[in-house]
Amino acid sequence: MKFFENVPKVQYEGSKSTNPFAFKYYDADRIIAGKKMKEHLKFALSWWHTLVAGGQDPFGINTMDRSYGGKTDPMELAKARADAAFDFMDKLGIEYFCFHDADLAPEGNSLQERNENLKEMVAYVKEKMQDTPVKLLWGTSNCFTNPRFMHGGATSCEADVFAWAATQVKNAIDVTMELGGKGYVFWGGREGYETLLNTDVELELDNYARMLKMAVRYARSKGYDGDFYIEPKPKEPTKHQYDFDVASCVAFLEKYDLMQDFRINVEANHATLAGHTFQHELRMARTFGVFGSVDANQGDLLLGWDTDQFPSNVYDTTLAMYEILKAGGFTNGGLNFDAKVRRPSFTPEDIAYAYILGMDSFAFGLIKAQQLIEDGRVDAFVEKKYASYQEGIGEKIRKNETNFEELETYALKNGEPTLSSGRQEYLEGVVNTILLDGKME
Ligand code: XUL
Ligand code: CO
Repeated sequence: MKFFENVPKVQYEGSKSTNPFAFKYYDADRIIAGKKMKEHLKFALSWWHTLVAGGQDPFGINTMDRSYGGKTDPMELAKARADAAFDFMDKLGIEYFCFHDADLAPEGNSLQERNENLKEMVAYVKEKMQDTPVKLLWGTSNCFTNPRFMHGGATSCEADVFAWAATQVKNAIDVTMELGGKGYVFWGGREGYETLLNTDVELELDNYARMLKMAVRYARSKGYDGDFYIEPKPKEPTKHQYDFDVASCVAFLEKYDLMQDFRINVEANHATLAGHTFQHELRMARTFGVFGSVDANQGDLLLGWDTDQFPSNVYDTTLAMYEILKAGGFTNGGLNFDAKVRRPSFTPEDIAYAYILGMDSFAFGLIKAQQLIEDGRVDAFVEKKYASYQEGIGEKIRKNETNFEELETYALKNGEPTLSSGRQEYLEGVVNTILLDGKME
């Protein structure tokens, strides 16, 4: 029996459809602003949450049977996961996937066995990719689950762990390239600290940068022309993660001269954990010129941890798509559903409902973001708000053609500045009108 046997091929039926296995907004080939919806959105399946995670939480064991017909042999299980993944992507029309080495292949009993298992699984997956539109969005290495990474991977106090992590990253880069991936992610789950009392922050940051530099040097020497991404997250599992948010990542990349090779993979739930909105993090990435990819999910405002829920909040997806469109859209990146079904949603069908929800939420967001841009009221307002920099003394400031002496003379003569309103409530009303008017063209 196939794992997703009860999931039919999912197609677009429009917002009036009550078929739970149909897209209400995601119409893959529909053209929006000159590009197909599927090209704007580039949806990706996350191997770990979709095929491996079984609903375990700190208070209970798995609720979901993810043994794919009772598989106990680790390699057989890994292959059954791959079979299920490709069946699912075909049914949902998903053309990308993302993986960690550890969720694709079993760890084995030695580093050598780990590398061999990974190679074997990659050959298996590569074969399955033939004659399908499926591509790898990005790969990564899990340097956080195994107990050897308790002090970190690249930032571990143990040089032997650094060497082990480097070996994992090297092999994960190899297989990312083997599968034609154009992205490689560093998410530093344990690259941080629990207490400063036992931590040499300077050495840890230097070592983290050394790992990234070696990764870039190695991959480029092998002909890799894709992107490297850092995925910010402020905490969890460590109390303080070095890649706190987009701004701290940019400071790190600047300090260590890594800006030309790295971009940011922005995750919605990580943004809110950092006390930011998803839109804020996307705006910062766009502003610093490091917008790369997105881990699409959402948190719960009442819970202070990374719940990794499938995105349902269309207000947030609209503002996210607005930022993504303004950033020029994805190049090598895409929208990876780094999201998992809730613990009581334990059936294979729930995974399909979850992806349909997420894909429809972003498709809706794309349609509405484009309407927001075409409507023009928000952009026009912002332009007008800063109009003082288009002429007179403002223009001189903007063009770096003035100095303190001239500004003092000007301010003394000019007197009290005249201000205009920020009109937040008016603008929120504009967004609501566009979201709620029912117009879907
Ligand atoms: C953890 C997380 C990771 C990264 C890849 O919060 O988001 O799954 O996306 O390691
Ligand atoms: Co993520």
